[in-house]
Amino acid sequence: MSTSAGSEGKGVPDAPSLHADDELRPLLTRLGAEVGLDALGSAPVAYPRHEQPLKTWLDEGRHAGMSWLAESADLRLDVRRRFPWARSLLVGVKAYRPHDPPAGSESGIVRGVSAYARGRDYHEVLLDRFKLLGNRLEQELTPRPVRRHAYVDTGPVLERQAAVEAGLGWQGKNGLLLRPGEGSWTFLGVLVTDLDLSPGPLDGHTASGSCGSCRACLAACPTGALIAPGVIDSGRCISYLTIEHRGPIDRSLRRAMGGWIFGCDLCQTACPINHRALRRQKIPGGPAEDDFTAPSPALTGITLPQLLSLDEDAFRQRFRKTPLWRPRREGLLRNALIAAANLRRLDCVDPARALLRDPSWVLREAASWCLSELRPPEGLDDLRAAMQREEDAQRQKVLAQDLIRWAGALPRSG
Ligand code: B12
Ligand code: SF4
Ligand code: SF4
Repeated sequence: MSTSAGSEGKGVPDAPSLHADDELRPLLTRLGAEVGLDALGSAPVAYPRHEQPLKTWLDEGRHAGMSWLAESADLRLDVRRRFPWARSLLVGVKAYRPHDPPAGSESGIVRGVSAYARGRDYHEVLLDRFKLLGNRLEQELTPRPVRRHAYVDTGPVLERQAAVEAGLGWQGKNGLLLRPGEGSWTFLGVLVTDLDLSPGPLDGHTASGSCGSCRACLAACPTGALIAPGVIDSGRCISYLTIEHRGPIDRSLRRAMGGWIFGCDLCQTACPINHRALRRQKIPGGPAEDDFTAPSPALTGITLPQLLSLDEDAFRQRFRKTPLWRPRREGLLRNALIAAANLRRLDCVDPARALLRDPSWVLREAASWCLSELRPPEGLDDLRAAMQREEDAQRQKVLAQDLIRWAGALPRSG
């Protein structure tokens, strides 16, 4: 979930702090609201307390295939390793509202997509807001230049830990930042700055709370990815598997993935604090304003079998400007084949048969698994032919197992 972001304010000499903390706080609170953030706090640049837990998590391989997390661990623990001029982090929160998808076929593939990814890409929308915050701040503080760099899930910062230090909430047992009244339906972003600010919420209202004895999220996770309160094994997390993982997905996890084709919301929908937040309608913004989660036509205008029938060009045209572009066609169609099997979608059999001939092994393998789960009356010969076409003995063996599983389950003829 991480890429690099542009930097601003390069080449400015170290500037002394011209403004006292007390003067900056009301200004920053006003600017945060003006650029559309719900809350803003300041946090330290270094996180020595998290060094050991982070390194243990990485040593245990809990980051799965996200090698970039291990490579950037030291940068995450202290942003001065990348920006030696950094003095504080401005951490911002933006709430979103998970809409109920429209009923029936009009919902297209929306139900399989995590709420945060159904509309506009939050990375783009919020990164612009954080950059604007930096520009407005510099205007207001003229002639003092402000060195700064914006991140919204786009760089090596411990965003949730920074948000906790900034008094914006607590890290829940689902691992996410929770806020009273809003729960975890929030995005986070950071502006690294050279401003000397003491840590805490800029409006002085600390968002405190705790999970208490609740463990609903741990119980709700179908793959057992929450291995302890607040600790995630990414290799088992449906969000990781559907968005970040490249290659075939571990077969032992597929049935537990249900109908998700991009992300997963189960540890959030199980959370009583999130339920209360939605009931009280405390999340600002309605469907008209909240363009993060209002489903885009790219998702509502397509069914699961239609998705499985897209070639590279059609896929690019439809998804290039949406969050679903990240796993590319190979990843998203792989997920859709698994969802089709789990949802018993016999209308996906024909496109799955066609995918047995796809140039991608990941898709041929997922199509074979999908068909062997669905066991339709037709298509066995296609799978046999697909197995014979494979040149690699290991791959042939995988498809042969599916063939045996499928054939063994068919009623005997005669
Ligand atoms: C990598 C990543 C993922 C990975 C790994 C998840 C993870 N928890 O780290 C995957 C792909 C699985 C993922 C999934 C999701 N992600 Co993500 N992800 C990130 C990213 C880029 C880095 C996170 C990171 O640094 N992980 C490293 C590990 C070591 O951190 P950690 O899990 O907090 O580990 C600490 C705890 O285990 C702690 N610990 C040890 N014992 C205990 C005990 C307790 C009780 C607690 C609380 C903690 C604790 O010690 C560790 C070290 O400090 C951040 C953006 C960012 N730059 O921060 C977004 C981010 C965390 N993701 C986000 C979102 C929205 C999601 C999803 C909800 C998306 C979805 N719907 O599918 C899921 C939720 C899954 C989950 N329950 O965590 C948001 C969270 C917003 C919020 N309100 O908190 C972020 C902040 C992006 C953003 N800018 O908004 N994500
Ligand atoms: S996002 Fe889904 S799979 Fe991942 S921890 Fe939460 S419930 Fe489990
Ligand atoms: S479900 Fe319960 S334990 Fe999990 S994050 Fe919500 S309040 Fe905390």
